Amino acid sequence: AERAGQAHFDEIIAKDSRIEPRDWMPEGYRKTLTRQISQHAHSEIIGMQPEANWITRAPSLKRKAILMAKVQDEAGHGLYLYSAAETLGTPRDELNDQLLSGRAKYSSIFNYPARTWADMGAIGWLVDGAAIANQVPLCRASYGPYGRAMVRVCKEESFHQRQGFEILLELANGSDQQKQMAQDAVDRFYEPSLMMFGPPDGDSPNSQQSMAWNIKRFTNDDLRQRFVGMIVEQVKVLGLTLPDPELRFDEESGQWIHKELNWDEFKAVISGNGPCNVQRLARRREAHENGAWVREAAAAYAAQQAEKVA
Ligand code: FAQ
Repeated sequence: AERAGQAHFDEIIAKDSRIEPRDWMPEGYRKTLTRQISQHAHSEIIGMQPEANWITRAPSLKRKAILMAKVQDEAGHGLYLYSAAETLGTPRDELNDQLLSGRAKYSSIFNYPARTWADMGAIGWLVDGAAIANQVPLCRASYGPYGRAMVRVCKEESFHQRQGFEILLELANGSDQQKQMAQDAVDRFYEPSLMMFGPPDGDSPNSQQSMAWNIKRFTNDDLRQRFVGMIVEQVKVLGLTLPDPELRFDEESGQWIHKELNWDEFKAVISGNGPCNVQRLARRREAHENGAWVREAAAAYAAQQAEKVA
């Protein structure tokens, strides 16, 4: 049965078609998808914190309503993604335990602080921008539930990016102080947003296999290149600059040459030692504990309903 399963799986991958939850799949495929999808879900949930920090201080009622809606969208993305991950067999409670106990990774970017209102602009423009560049190809991921979730997530993400860009545009055209605040936010988020694409290809242990399985469609460096090419143009419209004086397009290699990223910092951040890791996890544990009564009530209601049916 295993041999027939493998043959069927190989055929689906070769045709660039989709694997669905009930199909046979290699254990490694299940494992890498569970890792990537749950990490992605955790990122959405932890990623609510830097922006939630500014909801009460948004400069107008309109900005507040928009920011609240964006943060709620992120919760929704987390929920779709946990559901997609569960179809691979690991229950949500277990995935959540992995996050709360510090065993699971989530995106490095959310371990940086959001210091000013302009950071809401930089997060929308750069962080959501990087997220879209990374996630559009994932709409074609070979695992059905993941690819389908990505389609909807990307639609919402592109709205998020525009709202961030628009915040920065308004600040960049405001007073000198506002313009400076926008530039400072871009300066701080530029390098961490380039790191969202993961380590350079030579240090990316999962890329090759994930590409062979049609989960990833491009390498980390390829997607980082695309993103740099996008923001280089957009920053001109903002009237701001990227904090990368060496940045240039090399005609010969067809590559953007950007500054050397600080990969030691990246490693520290993804192993729990970034500026906000401790605070982010503590806040998440607290929120989980505060939600215990909801889980208890839902379980009691479900038990009652089951009894009625019986
Ligand atoms: N941060 O072999 P690779 C969002 C880990 S967007 C932390 O290259 P892979 C939207 C990697 O997991 C952010 N860890 O790995 C939003 C692996 O770990 P292992 C979320 C990272 O998987 C916006 C190890 O390093 N998006 O949330 C990072 O092939 C605004 C080796 O790396 C996604 O998750 C990193 N930056 O490629 C929300 C997208 N990079 O094996 C709120 C889906 C690498 O030790 C506000 N994920 N690692 O467990 C992916 O596309 C891939 O997983 C990559 C990494 C590209 C991130």
